[in-house]
Amino acid sequence: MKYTVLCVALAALAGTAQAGFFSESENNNTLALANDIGSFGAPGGSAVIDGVLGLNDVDWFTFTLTDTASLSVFSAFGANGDGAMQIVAAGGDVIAFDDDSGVGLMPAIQIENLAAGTYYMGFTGFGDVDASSVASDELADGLGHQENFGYKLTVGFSVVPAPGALALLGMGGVVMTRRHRI
Ligand SMILES: [Ca+2]
Ligand SMILES: [Ca+2]
Ligand SMILES: [Ca+2]
Repeated sequence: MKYTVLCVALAALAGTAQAGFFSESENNNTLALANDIGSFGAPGGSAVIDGVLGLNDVDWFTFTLTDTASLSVFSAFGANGDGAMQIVAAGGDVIAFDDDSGVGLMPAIQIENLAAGTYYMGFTGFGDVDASSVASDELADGLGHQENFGYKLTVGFSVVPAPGALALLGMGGVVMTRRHRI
């Protein structure tokens, strides 16, 4: 009986990871017009975005976290491009900027323990905004860069289980080990 109860609890705990593929849809040049890539919670999820950064273009995407999660965003594009990214909280606070932390001139951003809520992710060209935007909250607007290239963004969300959930997983492991011996 105990075994059955634990299995049900573990099944509920495991949940289903959300994953999606998106193509950007213009006009997405302001926070208000951001393309929505979805809502993510435990146990986490991922999204791959396909886009084109044109002249005077910035691409904004929005997502909602239903649990505290760690975010990682990696960009990929050809050697002819130079992209930059911003992560912005719902109220317009620029919480992260990156230019070249990925491979070559590709931006990449990782943020631990991002609180539940709605966020925006902006992809623009080098020359639009810079690291000072984290203090000034200047939002990328596509102006000031001369870039024109296609790109992909890989976005991952991981939710760290609460201590109680970890204890339950440990108990489940013990029960499953016993069952194998029978
Ligand atoms: Ca675009
Ligand atoms: Ca755009
Ligand atoms: Ca760059």
